[in-house]
Amino acid sequence: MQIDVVTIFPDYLAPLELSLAGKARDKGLLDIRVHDLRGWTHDRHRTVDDTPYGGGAGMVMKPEPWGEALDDLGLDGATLVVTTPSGEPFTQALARELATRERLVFACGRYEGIDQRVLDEARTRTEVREISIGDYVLNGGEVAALAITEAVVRLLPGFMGNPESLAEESHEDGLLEYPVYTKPVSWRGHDVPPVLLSGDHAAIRAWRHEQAVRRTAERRPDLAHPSVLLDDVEVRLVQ
Ligand code: 6GU
Repeated sequence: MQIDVVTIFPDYLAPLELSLAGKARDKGLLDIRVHDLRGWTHDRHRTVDDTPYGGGAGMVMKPEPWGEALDDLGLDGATLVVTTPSGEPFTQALARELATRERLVFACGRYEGIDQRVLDEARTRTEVREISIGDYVLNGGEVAALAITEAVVRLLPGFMGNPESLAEESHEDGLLEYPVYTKPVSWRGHDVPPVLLSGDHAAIRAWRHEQAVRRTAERRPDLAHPSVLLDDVEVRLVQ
């Protein structure tokens, strides 16, 4: 996979050079390049924003530098990912979808957003996805691009040593993950649940499933399947 990130804060993307992306790069799975949008400005102040038509607070990113950047990088065969709090929600399912793409180009928005015509014009040439990482507001899309990149890259075939560990994670089966324990068996007066020491694999599987259902119902009722009923302590899953 090739990933290009266009931003006015290239230093913000420095963590991409660290373990995860570096590991993927070493394995030949990933080529990441970070670009400074201001390199596509032509005025002395390297202006990337201007006041919004129609009035209102904040600044809007000008179309010209974005247009030139996307022309130079080329969008052929790429999915353009625009990070914005008004985008579609980023989920594990969307990470899986993006992991199938040959090339992602991230456009990190700042201020109040990018002139809409940049996206409209790019859509005539390639797939464009406006994506949000959650219902809160960040100052810019850089952290979102980092989060999306990390979620996608670890799904690339050949990245994970043990792909089975992927299948058991939170969100892969629509449930949050069950609680986990390691040695010692007793620590500061807290014991590992005995079933995990029983060697009874069917019982362990059933316990973990119940814990996952309970957690999901308690913490994320929006994720819980209607067949999951939580009535204080009684947890039932029909499946
Ligand atoms: Cl993608 N960008 C910004 N600026 N804020 C966000 C976001 C993205 N996702 C959640 N909040």
